[in-house]
Amino acid sequence: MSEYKLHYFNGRGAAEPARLVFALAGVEYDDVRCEEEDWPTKKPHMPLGALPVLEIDGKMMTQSQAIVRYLAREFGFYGANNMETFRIDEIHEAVVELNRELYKVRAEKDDTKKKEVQQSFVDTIVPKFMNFFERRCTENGGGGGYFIDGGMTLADVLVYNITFNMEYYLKLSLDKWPKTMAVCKKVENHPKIAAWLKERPVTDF
Ligand SMILES: N[C@@H](CCC(=O)N[C@@H](CS)C(=O)NCC(=O)O)C(=O)O
Repeated sequence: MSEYKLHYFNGRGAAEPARLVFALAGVEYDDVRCEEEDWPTKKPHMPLGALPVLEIDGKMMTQSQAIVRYLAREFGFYGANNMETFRIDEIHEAVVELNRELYKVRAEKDDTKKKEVQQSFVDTIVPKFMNFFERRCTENGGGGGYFIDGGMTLADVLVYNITFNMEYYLKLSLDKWPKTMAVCKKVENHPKIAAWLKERPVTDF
């Protein structure tokens, strides 16, 4: 049995999708949270001087998106065939783009500019991606209530995580996209995920 350590800071951030996949799989891992003051000492030992890093039996693996794909593939949440995996990747890339835009809003320090960026995010970016997710809920054979017919995959977990963050950071209501939000509710209520959500540390980011 492999020994997993997930190194990150004390936040959800770029490590949370991997933590959610570990939770869904019911696989034990060491959730190593580096305090800001310890980071300068740890940084030179990381492959690209950044976190998250997944350590498996001493092997150091970097890049958050590669890590979460590796875990989803390893634990069976990455599609049953090439087309399903493509559909999951497509949603994954869309989530990465959406997250980049969300980060721009969060990172803006000037109040006036922040209002503008946030308004444009709400008016343009959110509908663009949420409409896409909503269509994919049905187009991918998602009659079973997931993005990919047949059960929960990485796609569901990633969309859950980004909608959680949009609601958390910007207090957005996403009720206009009921199919997508129904998938997210299923993720949130999955017994293994629900247990993690209850126990995970409450952090600012
Ligand atoms: N492309 C990388 C980016 C990693 C990254 O920039 N991580 C940030 C935290 S989210 C970090 O380690 N910052 C501290 C530093 O670069 O010293 C990934 O997705 O893993």
